[in-house]
Amino acid sequence: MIKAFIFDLDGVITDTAHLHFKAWKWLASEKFGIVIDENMHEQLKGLSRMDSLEKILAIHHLNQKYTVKEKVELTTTKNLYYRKLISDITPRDILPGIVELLEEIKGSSYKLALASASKNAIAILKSLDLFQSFDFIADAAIVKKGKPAPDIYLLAAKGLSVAPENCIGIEDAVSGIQSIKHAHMFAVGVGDKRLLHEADYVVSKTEALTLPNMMQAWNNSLV
Ligand code: G16
Ligand code: MG
Repeated sequence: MIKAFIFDLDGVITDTAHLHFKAWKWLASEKFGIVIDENMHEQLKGLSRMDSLEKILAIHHLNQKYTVKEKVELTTTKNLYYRKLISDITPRDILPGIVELLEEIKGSSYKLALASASKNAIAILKSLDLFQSFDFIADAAIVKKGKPAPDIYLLAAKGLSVAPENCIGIEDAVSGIQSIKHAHMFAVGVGDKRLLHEADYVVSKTEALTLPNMMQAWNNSLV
């Protein structure tokens, strides 16, 4: 039986992905003199700040060039730039259909949690006026392994006191869908069906993300 919904933030509730990418592009050009390819955009989605940096450096064989301390400084620099980009976020930046969906979920007595990899998640939720809507917000800063590991989704389920098999997780990134599946939850993807083929159910955009559709898909998975 489904008792809870666990949402990703970036790409599901609001579209901050292009701002993360803009910040990485700036850092790569400023600090390493390289141009990051548009193809990287999809691959960086859902990854933690440090995992994103490691991925960018790896492609350009630069991992060994920087010490751990320097890498921490680089991620801090990226975050300062990113924070400027998100400073004017308002409830108008909530993706279509999400406010109604969150209200419907709450009104139907399901529990609601957030499982974002972002350490800026609380600040963003507050800017969107959605902070109060969640029963639990999993803290990305305390999970050992980022997505695709299951840690953040398991932490969210634990925070709600709901067993993972009674949760539906909602994600836009491949790494996020893998995180949900590794946590043994039902995975709903938002985006390209071919890309998110590991999900149990996929909608192309947030408008199509409705409570009856998700419950129907979950029911269908039982037969
Ligand atoms: C988001 C983004 C990632 C970003 C990560 C960490 O995850 O998709 O691109 O690297 O958070 O963000 P921050 O640097 O703000 O801690 P999610 O899980 O909300 O999709
Ligand atoms: Mg996401």
